[in-house]
Amino acid sequence: MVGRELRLPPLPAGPVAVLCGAGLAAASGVPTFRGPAGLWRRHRPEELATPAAFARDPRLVWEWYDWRRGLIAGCRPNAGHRALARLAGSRPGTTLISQNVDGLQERVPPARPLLLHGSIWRLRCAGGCGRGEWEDRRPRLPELPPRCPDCGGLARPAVVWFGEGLPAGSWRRAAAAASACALFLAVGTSAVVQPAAGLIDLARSAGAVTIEVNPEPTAAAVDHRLVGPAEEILPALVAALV
Ligand code: BJW
Ligand code: ZN
Repeated sequence: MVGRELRLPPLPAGPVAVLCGAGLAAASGVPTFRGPAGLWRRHRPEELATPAAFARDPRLVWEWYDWRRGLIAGCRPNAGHRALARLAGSRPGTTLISQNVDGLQERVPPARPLLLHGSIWRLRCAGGCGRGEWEDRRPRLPELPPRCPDCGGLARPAVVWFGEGLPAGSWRRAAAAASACALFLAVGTSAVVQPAAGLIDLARSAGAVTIEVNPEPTAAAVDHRLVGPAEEILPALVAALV
């Protein structure tokens, strides 16, 4: 860490699982969800990231996603993403679990995080016509709301909104990793959104050492807190783990 010495707790041998949240990408310029920086045109994410909001006003919801896509397209992975990719590539048995939809961690090989909340770069048919998800990486979409190429109905972001289930395969693998790890890191998440936040308790009750990396300590029950930004703490922490 720059200017400060990082005091690390004893780190166990064995598998590591890492749960990442929006704070990991803050240094890349991606706004977090909660707190004043999370507001967009005075709407809270909880008002926009719901099936009911989309049913009521698909254009408004898409304007929010289109704004975010344009913003994220100009962002690059930061030292925190690079440190986690190093961990994944150097320490066997590492599982990266991401709540983030921005695609930044995936841009740093060999990191292949389990995506719990989907991807902002993927779309699917809101009408459920049977067409599978598709990728669309254009930073700004020409038509809002975009349409399903197969049936002409509304398309929606392939992300997980409140009240929706998480992708079953990613969730199963994330829960298995949390249950089997020796060390669990909760990085840059407010740990309020379930069921993702429950992975911390799952890991701890299964016997893992749990460490939070966050400049603002959260209410999560963890064994240790490394208080500071992920982009500063992770490079030092990972150096001690590989
Ligand atoms: C830094 C930093 C730096 C800043 N370095 N750190 C149990 C109890 C109560 C409620 C529920 C419950 N179980 C389920 C619910 C309901 C609900 C929920 O959790 N509500 C809570 C808000 C109370 N959960 C759901 O609805 C979930 N679905 C579900 O449970 O379905 C049941 C079901 C089962 C079977 C069939 C059908 C249904 C789905 C949750 C989906 C969440 N989706 C979103 C939007 C994704 C798409 C999009 O991006 O638009 O996911 S909401 C939003 O929150 C997004 C995030 O991934 C998620 C988590 O946020 P995160 O990452 O923690 O960000 P922030 O902003 O909250 O925190 C940032 C942190 O970074 C802060 O702590 C900063 O201090 C820190 N930070 N700079 C490190 N440099
Ligand atoms: Zn369709």
